[in-house]
Amino acid sequence: MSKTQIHVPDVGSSDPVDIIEISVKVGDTISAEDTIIVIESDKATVEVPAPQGGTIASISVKVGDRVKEGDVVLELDAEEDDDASDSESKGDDGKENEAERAADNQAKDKEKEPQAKPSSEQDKQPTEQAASSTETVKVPDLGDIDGAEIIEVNVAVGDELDEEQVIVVVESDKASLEIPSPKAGKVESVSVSVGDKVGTGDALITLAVAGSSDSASAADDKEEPDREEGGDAGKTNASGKESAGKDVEKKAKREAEKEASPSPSRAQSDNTGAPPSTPVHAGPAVRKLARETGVDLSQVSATGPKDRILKDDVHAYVKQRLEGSQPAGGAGGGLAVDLPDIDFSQFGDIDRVELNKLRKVSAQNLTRSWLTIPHVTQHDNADITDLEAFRKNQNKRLEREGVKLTMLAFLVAACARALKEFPRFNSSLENSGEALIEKGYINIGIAVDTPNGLVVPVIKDADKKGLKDIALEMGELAEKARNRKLTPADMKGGTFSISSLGGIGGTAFTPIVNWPEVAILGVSRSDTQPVWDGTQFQPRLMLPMSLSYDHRVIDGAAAARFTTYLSQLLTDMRQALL
Ligand code: CAO
Repeated sequence: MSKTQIHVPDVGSSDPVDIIEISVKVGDTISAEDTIIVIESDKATVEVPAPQGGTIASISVKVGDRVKEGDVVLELDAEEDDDASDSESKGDDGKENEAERAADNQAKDKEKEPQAKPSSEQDKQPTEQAASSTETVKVPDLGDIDGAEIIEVNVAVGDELDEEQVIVVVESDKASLEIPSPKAGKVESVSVSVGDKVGTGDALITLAVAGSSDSASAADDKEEPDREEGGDAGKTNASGKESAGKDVEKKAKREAEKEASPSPSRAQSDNTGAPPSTPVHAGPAVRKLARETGVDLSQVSATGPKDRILKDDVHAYVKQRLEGSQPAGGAGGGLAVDLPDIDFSQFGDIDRVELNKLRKVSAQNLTRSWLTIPHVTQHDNADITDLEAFRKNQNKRLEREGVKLTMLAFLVAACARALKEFPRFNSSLENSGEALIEKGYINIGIAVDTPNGLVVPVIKDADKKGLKDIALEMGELAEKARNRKLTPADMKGGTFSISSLGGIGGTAFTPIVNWPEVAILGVSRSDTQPVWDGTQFQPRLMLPMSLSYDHRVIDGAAAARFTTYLSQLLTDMRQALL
């Protein structure tokens, strides 16, 4: 092991730049190219990678420090590398190291060198065609960046641009950069869109430059000496990775702090060139992390200098969201919005009661259904006067057998029949949204209220079972549920659910569809009501039904037909025999 000091690389400017992130800590073992710090100037955010692997012995800087080329960033207990050429370079000031890397990556460098020159030659073409006032603005020398992605297009056809106005923002693994217009003019065409991969020399826009015979790449031409300087391996930064489009950086510097331009936000802009509505300040690694984790950076609270979002902020956000999706958080479980924690004790005495696993799991399931399924609830009444009379009679007879036909047993049988008639209510929507899975079996889940929470055991093949069997099985399942004896198999494979609150009370409610099912029948307490028979009011026992359904799968008219059919069945179960 040898101690090696790592310095701030050439960032293309003698002005100090801010350290916005320190990506390592003392004791970390890192590999060559791992990011050690992220620095930021007015226009570019650059990750500085380690020139070699090793263990961090000490860190000399902190977030918020302003540093310039050559300042010591950290000290590394460098790895003894088998590769002689590598190890020779270690312990040096980083420049030789860089030269070694350049040598090691000859093939890559060869690729780059020819790229840089043709690019600048291409840039000059408009100059040679100066008779035309239309000039093509191209991607300038992007240094080490290959295939940067356009994350913002800030101009549209017809826009009048000022010189140095930002045209696009590009991003690579290691840097995000604004590419400014080299001169003022009117945008005639835009050749790129968000998401495009571009490299040095690619056309970005054509610009009508009033009364000019200069090239749109004039600024680039002025950059030539700098670029050559920057292209010198010995001059390249200690990190071994050029500070990501140094030329652009320099150009950007000339913008001379004329505005506190926000860093590029996560490509929300569209092809019209409309800038993103919510600019965010974040470096490329943070943006990459956000993309990988599906985080909208505009939702993340920044704790870095100048409101910059750090990796830790994204991690904290993800953690918070994950915790939020646990129902332990109570009503907020899994909601798409972040709810503030409230100290309820400020208003009086409180007790915090930890939720059991069942409640946490069912809260998660309910939240998922509620957030993903567009619910509609169709309400209807069924006249069950005759059915109830029949049920009571049968129960007198069945009492000796120890069987009780419950209203719910009739509902299961009636729903099984209705599901056969309306198979769409017995389907599931593929997650892709491309297809429905219609099932050749009818398994009806029954919501059972237990002291520990809600469970939904399933009566399998309900369409093939008689009323007595359904009633017996339901009794057994409800008993198992209350004794916490249900197995996962008892609760799997449901195709439709019934939630009955009829034994408790209420006139209607809106049950939540039990995903991946697409419909659920809620049943409220039946009540004798005056029903007009065409001549007079008759006292009829009416059963309120509330059918919630997934509107992506079921149309309102179908839902009304379903409840009407179900209501007719319950009014006259003889129809089920037909
Ligand atoms: N209207 C009027 N009375 C009703 C009724 C209705 N729709 N449904 C049941 N009843 C009456 C029954 O007649 C019975 O009275 P008697 O004891 O006088 O006969 C009493 O209520 C109990 O009914 P039951 O023994 O038939 O039980 P059930 O089949 O109605 O319910 C079960 C069984 C497991 C569904 C129930 O115990 C339960 O847990 N319900 C709650 C379900 C729930 O929490 N759903 C909400 C989920 S969140 O959407």
